[in-house]
Amino acid sequence: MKTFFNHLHAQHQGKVEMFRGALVPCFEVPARADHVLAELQRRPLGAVLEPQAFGEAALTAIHSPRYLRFLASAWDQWVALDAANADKDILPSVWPTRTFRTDIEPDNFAAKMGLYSYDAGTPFTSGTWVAARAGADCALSAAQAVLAGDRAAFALSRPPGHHAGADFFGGYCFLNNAALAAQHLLDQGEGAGIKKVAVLDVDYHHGNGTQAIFYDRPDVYFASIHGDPRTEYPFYLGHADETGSGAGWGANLNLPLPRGTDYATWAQALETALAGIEKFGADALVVSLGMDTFEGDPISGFKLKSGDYLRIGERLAKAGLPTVFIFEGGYAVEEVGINAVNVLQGFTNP
Ligand code: Q9C
Ligand code: ZN
Repeated sequence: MKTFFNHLHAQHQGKVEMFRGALVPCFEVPARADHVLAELQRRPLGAVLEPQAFGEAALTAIHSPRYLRFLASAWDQWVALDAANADKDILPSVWPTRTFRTDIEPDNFAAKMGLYSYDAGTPFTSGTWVAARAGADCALSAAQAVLAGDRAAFALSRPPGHHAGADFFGGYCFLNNAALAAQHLLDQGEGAGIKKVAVLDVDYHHGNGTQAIFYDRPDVYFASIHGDPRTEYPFYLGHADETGSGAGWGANLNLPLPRGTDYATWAQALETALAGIEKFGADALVVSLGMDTFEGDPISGFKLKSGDYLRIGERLAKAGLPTVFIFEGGYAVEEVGINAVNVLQGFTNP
């Protein structure tokens, strides 16, 4: 299995995020991706490659042009406000909630930050755009490898993507790498016989961005196993009664589980998700591979153990679909490499 590694990932290095009324050190740190790469060097599964550069069209297939323009220029706008800002992360502090307008982009920079975000835990830094843009190329390159006939490919990048919507960032995410990969499989998959794609999101947190992007679409099935949003981030989406809308009705499956869930229960949800994907008739699979279901994760509540990730990989392989793995969350930094590579190893050598 080829890995497309984002060599620019460390350009995105947030200092602090808002947590319980204080700015605390970021959980989503560059060492996460470095540990996965190091584990892949200990247990090689295939070539580690730089991504191919994809153009703007692949991004606008998912994200709005005005959002992309904002991300590309946000840092320069921030430093133009005050040269001293160059030493500080940007965090939003005001948002247009119910009754406000979102059709007009304000001139005020803080107001723009709020328009395009939904939390104060996702710092935007000097290198965020460069890193996120290269990460999108990794996801698209992994999809491209599968289109060219590879059984599976891995996009190893950060910042993660599944909380990012068509025109908003949050949850440490800016560009929705899984959605970009899924759309690329559909847009370029005619020759490979790919007409329908499933996204399986196994990150601890509900993939609200991915769900929202595809909610009314009949050609993308979204299935997610995650902490119950009544108590877990992102709180406002991810309930079991969200089944899709319009032409997408029936093509969304949420499997929320309580804090403390262990592998036996989690694995039953995986069976339910894969049954839904099989019934949908997906021709290819994108896995949002979050490792924050691990028992040692500092911000999550499931109880999966390192060995369980081998079983997950084996089970995903049995689905028999061309598969693109997208690295998402996972904040037990020392173990994230072992756990992620366990999934990939279980998939390749069951
Ligand atoms: N201070 C992903 O796993 N904040 N995003 C939680 C901790 C948001 C997680 C509170 C967590 C976002 C990709
Ligand atoms: Zn997560």
